[in-house]
Amino acid sequence: MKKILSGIQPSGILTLGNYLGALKNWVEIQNDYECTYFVADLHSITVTQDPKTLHENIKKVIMQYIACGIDPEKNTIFIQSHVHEHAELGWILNNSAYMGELQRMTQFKDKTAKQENDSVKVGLFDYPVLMAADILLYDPDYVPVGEDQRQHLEITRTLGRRFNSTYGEIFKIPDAYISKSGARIMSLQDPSKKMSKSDANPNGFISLLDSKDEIIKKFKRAVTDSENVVKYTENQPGIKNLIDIYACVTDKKIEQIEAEFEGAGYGTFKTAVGEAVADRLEQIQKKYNELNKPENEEFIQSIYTKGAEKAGKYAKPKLEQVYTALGFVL
Ligand code: AQP
Repeated sequence: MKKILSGIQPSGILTLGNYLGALKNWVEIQNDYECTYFVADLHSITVTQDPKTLHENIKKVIMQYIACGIDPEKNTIFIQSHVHEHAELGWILNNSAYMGELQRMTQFKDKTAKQENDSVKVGLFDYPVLMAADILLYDPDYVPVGEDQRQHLEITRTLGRRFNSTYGEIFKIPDAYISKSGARIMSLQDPSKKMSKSDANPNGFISLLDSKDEIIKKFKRAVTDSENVVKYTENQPGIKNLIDIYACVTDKKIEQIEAEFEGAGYGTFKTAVGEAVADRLEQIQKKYNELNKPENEEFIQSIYTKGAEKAGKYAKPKLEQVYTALGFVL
């Protein structure tokens, strides 16, 4: 079976963007590939986190994975920092990466646009190198990435090839897994920005655990335009985003949606999108609330403990191979 690997940062409660851009697709492919999914705690500290909240969020991400339909029997689920080889390989790959190529990463540019150089963390700059280590450590065939992460996968491939060309064929060069249904979900308050769980404005994102009322309110407040026509065009980025969301949660085609809301006002359309999203999230929230009970704590712990053991069995010899190739004494 071909191997797939991906992860999500525990920098908050996951969003509809994480679900439609990543988790929904992970669920669809879990029977066809050998899948490994981790919680990217090391990545999350590239932005300052409150330790108590982070601690809770790490476990919540595992529960959200399972609540979204990731089967812990079929997939390997673990916490990134439990497999120390990620950080070690990250350091090694720092010595293959160039400042210039990291400076060109759009996520870095976006996240630091409003910051002075003195407050930009080196970890944030270095994020793509750690991501390359996360991936190359396991020789996956494919990495399912949303449109927003494509550039980071490209640098992973570059670093893998560069290392291989100096030290021998050590890493498999993975391909992007392009899902049929994946979409880039944008902020409800600023459709030029992607929906992010760390957005300071909670109206910009739908959290997987928002109540039905909150979801509908957030969609009603979504920034649109004054055209008042439900049409899928670049000139109406807010409406385009809502159509994308509606299409993903209902599995309807764009043309079908345009026809369904022909002549209807934005109010009607926004409510319909909110209702459809809330319906879709209802089952996930039910499962999540079940898992989030004290009696299930051990079960969750056993999933990530077993996951780290399994991941470590691959990561340890791979890192040893890297150390040997570099000339280190084992
Ligand atoms: N808005 C989005 N649309 C589509 N896919 C998305 N993903 C995230 N946001 C969207 C997909 O989720 C996976 C991992 O996300 P992550 O949380 O590890 O990092 P991120 O991409 O930086 O997501 P956030 O929510 O924006 O995190 P913060 O706010 O902490 O920076 C990836 O597969 C990504 O494509």
